[in-house]
Amino acid sequence: MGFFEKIKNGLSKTRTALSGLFAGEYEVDDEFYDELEERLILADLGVDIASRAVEQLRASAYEKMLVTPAKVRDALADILTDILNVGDSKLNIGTKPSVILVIGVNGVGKTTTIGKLANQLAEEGKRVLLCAADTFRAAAADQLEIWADRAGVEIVRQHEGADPASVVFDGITAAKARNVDVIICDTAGRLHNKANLMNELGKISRVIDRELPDANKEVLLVLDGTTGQNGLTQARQFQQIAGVTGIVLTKLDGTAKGGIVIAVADSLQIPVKYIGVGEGIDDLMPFQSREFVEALI
Ligand SMILES: Nc1nc2c(ncn2[C@@H]2O[C@H](COP(=O)(O)OP(=O)(O)O)[C@@H](O)[C@H]2O)c(=O)[nH]1
Ligand SMILES: [Mg+2]
Repeated sequence: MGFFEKIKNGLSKTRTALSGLFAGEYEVDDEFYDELEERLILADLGVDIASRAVEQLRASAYEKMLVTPAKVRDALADILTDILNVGDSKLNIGTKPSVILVIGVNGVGKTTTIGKLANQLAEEGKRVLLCAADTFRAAAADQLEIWADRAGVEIVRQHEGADPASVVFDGITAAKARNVDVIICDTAGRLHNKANLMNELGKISRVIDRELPDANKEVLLVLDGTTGQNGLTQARQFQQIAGVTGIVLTKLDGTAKGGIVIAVADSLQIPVKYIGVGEGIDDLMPFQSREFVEALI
């Protein structure tokens, strides 16, 4: 199944709400634009982006003399795609080894995403090593180990309560010895203890920088697509704590309305790199902005 088919199911609610408007025989007038703006807000785009997009759309429709809802829809697709194109959505993992640090609050899907990503990279022929730096609960490392087995990749872990930075240090040492291509680090996401989390992530980053000064590093922030505008608040906080280089939006197969993807990319100016579309090992898709917008509206 391609990118488009996978996300189409998940985003059907939003698409139905929007396409109803575009398929109709409406006049493209003030009322049409007001209704469109309202539906975009309901789709989780947020008030700011929805009103900005509609304003741009009005200008573009006027300039190009677009009078049918179908033409206006295509112009909106262009505008939303532009908003999403804030940088390279490919992973920057060219060096051997490279490091991917995965951060985000509890339950958003970090460990699951790591399992899926490890599997994809392994299928591309890369040697992958997972680092269980969520040491807060023993179950976290157990869960990561299950994913390592599924994906057929290696894992480095320590005991519950171990210093996460020391697990990362072990992982890097093992990776160097074993000729690993990509190290993926799982982390604990206790955002309610912000000072502690900042400390922990700072220490991990320093270990990576010291041990692998020339390596490519990705910091992927995982956000739950069903939490709507709440995800935006989390994203801003994590961006302050760690230099996020890419976003993963999970759970777009469920009740997510999808517009949050656009809101996050726009407000952080960081590219969305992957989206999660299920709990299975193959349910992680490299993000493609145009296809996403086409499925959304
Ligand atoms: N439907 C769906 N569930 C997901 C997705 N990604 C993760 N999950 C589920 O979300 C829950 C929390 O995931 P987990 O990886 O443990 O989150 P973590 O605490 O951030 O590591 C688990 O039940 C996962 O199966 C997704 O893309 N779609
Ligand atoms: Mg986890």
